[in-house]
Amino acid sequence: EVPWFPRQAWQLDTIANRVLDAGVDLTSDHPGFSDPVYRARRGELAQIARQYRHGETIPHIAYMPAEIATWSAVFRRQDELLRRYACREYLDILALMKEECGYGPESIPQQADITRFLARRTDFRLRPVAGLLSSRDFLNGLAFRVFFCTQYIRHHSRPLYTPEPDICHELLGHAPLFADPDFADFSNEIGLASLGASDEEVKKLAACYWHSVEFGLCRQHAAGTELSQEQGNETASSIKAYGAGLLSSFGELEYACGGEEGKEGGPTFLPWDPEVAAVQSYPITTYQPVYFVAESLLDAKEKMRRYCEKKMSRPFYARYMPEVQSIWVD
Ligand code: H2B
Ligand code: FE
Repeated sequence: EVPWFPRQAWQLDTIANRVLDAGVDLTSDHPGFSDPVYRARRGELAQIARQYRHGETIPHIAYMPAEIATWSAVFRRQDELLRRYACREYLDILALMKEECGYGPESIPQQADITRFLARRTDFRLRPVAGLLSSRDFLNGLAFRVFFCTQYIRHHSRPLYTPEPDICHELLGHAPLFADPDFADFSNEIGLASLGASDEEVKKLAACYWHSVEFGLCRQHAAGTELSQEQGNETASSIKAYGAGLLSSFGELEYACGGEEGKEGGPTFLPWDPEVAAVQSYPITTYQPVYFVAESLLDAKEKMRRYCEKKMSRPFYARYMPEVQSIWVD
């Protein structure tokens, strides 16, 4: 009675096409709902995603001037804020991606270039997807170190708003940290735990994903304080963002990281604990009332690994074998 799960990376082709919405049937409150040009474009990009097969080079997308203008508006504004509120690991990698993957306000980076960069560093990969997947399917991809990644961009009428993941969220929010070894392993860990998990367990893993990969914060100790820490001195630490929902959002990034801890009317900060995060409910259309703060990305990963080892009920152990891109079960 263990639910089916993919064991070989090519089986992700089946999963990728089980999108919940078609990726093109916009609802009436979507900013692009009554724009026929935008809708046609969404259809075109969805088609490209549907035709993609595992192992192929991700096709180059020729983005239109209007799409690039939207990206530029988002990039320029976010770049400023990120310097203040993103964690150090993210900023170091973003600097590299500006050099190596074409990150910048002038053009939209290509998934093929990002995948090449990530694969070299942590063996992570992006793969195009037409729209939203179920939590199970989406998390199963992470077991193979694959991140399902949309290719369309939000509607130009509202550059600071999107009701769904788009390329600004994926490329600015998610992609950089997959090049960090601890974060990559952290993501892989949640993915492996989701293979053959019960529906209830998947729901808990999705909540952990939400409170970390999407909205996670971590403490950052000021550079050069390791020595004084050893000497038992107080060290300056501040709270920075590593979650993609924060890194790609203007308002919420400042809301989560810009205030003082424990300030009246501000959000609640809890120490990162997967057991607590797994059952912590969350709104999806407003700012988060609760954020989980890890000591570091390494701390986030180790706590997640312990949780998965202890809490998953399935009668086997799943491991990812990178050489053959398959799951080893014993
Ligand atoms: N599907 C896609 N295409 N992108 C996502 O970021 C995503 C998803 N997130 N499905 C998942 C659900 C997430 O909200 C968790 C795991 O439920
Ligand atoms: Fe996301």
